[in-house]
Amino acid sequence: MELKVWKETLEPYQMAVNELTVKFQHVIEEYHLRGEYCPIVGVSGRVKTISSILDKCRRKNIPVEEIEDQMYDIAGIRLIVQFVEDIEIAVQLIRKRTDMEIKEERDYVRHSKESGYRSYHMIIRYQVQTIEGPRTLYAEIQIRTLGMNFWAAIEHSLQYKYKESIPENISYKLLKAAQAIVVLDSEMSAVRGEIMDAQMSMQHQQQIVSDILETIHHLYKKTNRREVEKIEDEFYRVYQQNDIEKLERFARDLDLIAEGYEAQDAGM
Ligand code: 0O2
Repeated sequence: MELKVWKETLEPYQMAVNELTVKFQHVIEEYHLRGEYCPIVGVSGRVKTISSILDKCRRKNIPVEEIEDQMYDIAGIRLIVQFVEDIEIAVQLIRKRTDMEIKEERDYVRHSKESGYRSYHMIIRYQVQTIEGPRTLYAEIQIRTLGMNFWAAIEHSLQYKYKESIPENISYKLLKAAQAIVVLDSEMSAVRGEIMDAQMSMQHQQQIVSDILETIHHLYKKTNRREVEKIEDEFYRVYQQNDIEKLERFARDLDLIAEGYEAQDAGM
């Protein structure tokens, strides 16, 4: 296949990767806007390189002209989650969507590969709009924890180095490392509730501080500088006390002050 044909073939996959990446990033943003715990912490995507496509064709006996029907991961999206339980939440989210049709799911979390590889794969059919009209193509979504991702990245680079025949002593160590990650994931799951609470209260505090600073910024435009500087000093004093309830109370009082100025403005 000529380079130009390769580029034309892969272009819709690049579009799919771009669109899907933006869509999943918006999922994260939606959770943050609602102030809710977000199961997904990272989204990335890539189109398989020509060399990797050719490698896979050779390994799996796929004729190059059949890659679009037989190779499901030309467009690949990876969702990183914090805890094993979050994988199921992300899977449910995808199952509910109407813009992706699930063709197949592979659960390498419950049934890890012989290498020790763990990840949840969803093969979807996804439609992009090209200048020639709609095109529906395959894409693969890999969902895994930070630990699983760490292991897969290391093992992947070794596979590349040893061309799929990783020496036995290294495979053994990788398998041991994969088992250690199973233990690590399950230890983290045991404190999932604690960690989620901590993260949510950190997010809540960040939101209050940002709201307070925004209100103070508006007040600078509405009233005299000395007055607002006093409010600002009071905010820093309350903030230093590291007490979320006091910070919430300060934010409420500040809102009342700001509303007072708004009412004054409206009456003028
Ligand atoms: P790359 O370079 O990441 O694109 P199968 O049906 O099991 O024979 P298939 O069709 O490759 O094989 O599907 P599978 O198993 O779902 O694998 C798809 C992708 O998952 C792989 O793409 C890898 O990205 C990842 N993967 C699968 N097994 C392993 C593994 O043992 N180690 C690591 N690190 N990643 C794995 P590619 O094309 O193999 O590689």
